[in-house]
Amino acid sequence: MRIDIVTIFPEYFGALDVSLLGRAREDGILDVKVHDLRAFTHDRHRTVDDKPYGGGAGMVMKPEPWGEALDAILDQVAAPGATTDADGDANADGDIVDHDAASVVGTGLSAGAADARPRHRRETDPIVIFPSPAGEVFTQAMARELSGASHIVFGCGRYEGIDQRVFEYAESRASVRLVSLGDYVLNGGEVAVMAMIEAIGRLIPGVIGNPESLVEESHEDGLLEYPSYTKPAEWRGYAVPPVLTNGNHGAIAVWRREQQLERTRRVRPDLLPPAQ
Ligand code: 6GU
Repeated sequence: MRIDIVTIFPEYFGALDVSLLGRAREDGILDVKVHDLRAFTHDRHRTVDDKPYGGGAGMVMKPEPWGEALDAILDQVAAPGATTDADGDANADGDIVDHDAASVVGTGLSAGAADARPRHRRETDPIVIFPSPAGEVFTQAMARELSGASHIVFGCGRYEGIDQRVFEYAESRASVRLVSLGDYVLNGGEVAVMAMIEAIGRLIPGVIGNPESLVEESHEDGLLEYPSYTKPAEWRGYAVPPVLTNGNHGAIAVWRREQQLERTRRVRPDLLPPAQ
């Protein structure tokens, strides 16, 4: 899977080098490129925001850098056989892509107004995700669906949001989704994108060594997971539930199911079907 991330804080994504996802990148299962939105500005101050039309508090992200960033990423994949970075150097500069190279700016390849209308989508078309507290809520089912995509572009907004026309333009070039982690407010999309990439990435075949560990975990069957124990059988006066230590696998399966149901009823009754 290819993942492009557009952000004004590329440093947030250093954590993608470690653990399972870092390994998946080394193994070539995940191809992640982080793009600095400011590389698509042309003024001395590399301005990415401005005051909202109509007044109000806060600043809004300007559409022009977003348009250029999306064009650079989507033109590159749309072009047959394009395997290098937008700067054309086969990513020799590492995975934080340096779009400041003059060759990227104003290539003339970007879609003009005539191209800015919706077109038929294919399975392999890129999906553009804008993290937003105003989006649909991210779930395990959505992570599973997205783990089958071949290319996802994440656009991280900051400030009061991104100029609405950016979403309309993105719609003309890709499938676009606004996605929220839940009902609370973050300062920007970066942390949300890290969470989504981890949830999606671990579902891609080959990323997790033992795929069975994916089956029996919270949310995969709509319930919370059962509690786990390891040695010693007694620790600081706390004993492991005896059913787990006597080798009766049928009894263990029944106990674990009961624990899942009890836990879900107690902390997340919203996950259970309505009582008859
Ligand atoms: Cl995806 N973005 C922001 N800024 N805040 C959020 C969120 C996303 N999900 C929950 N809160």
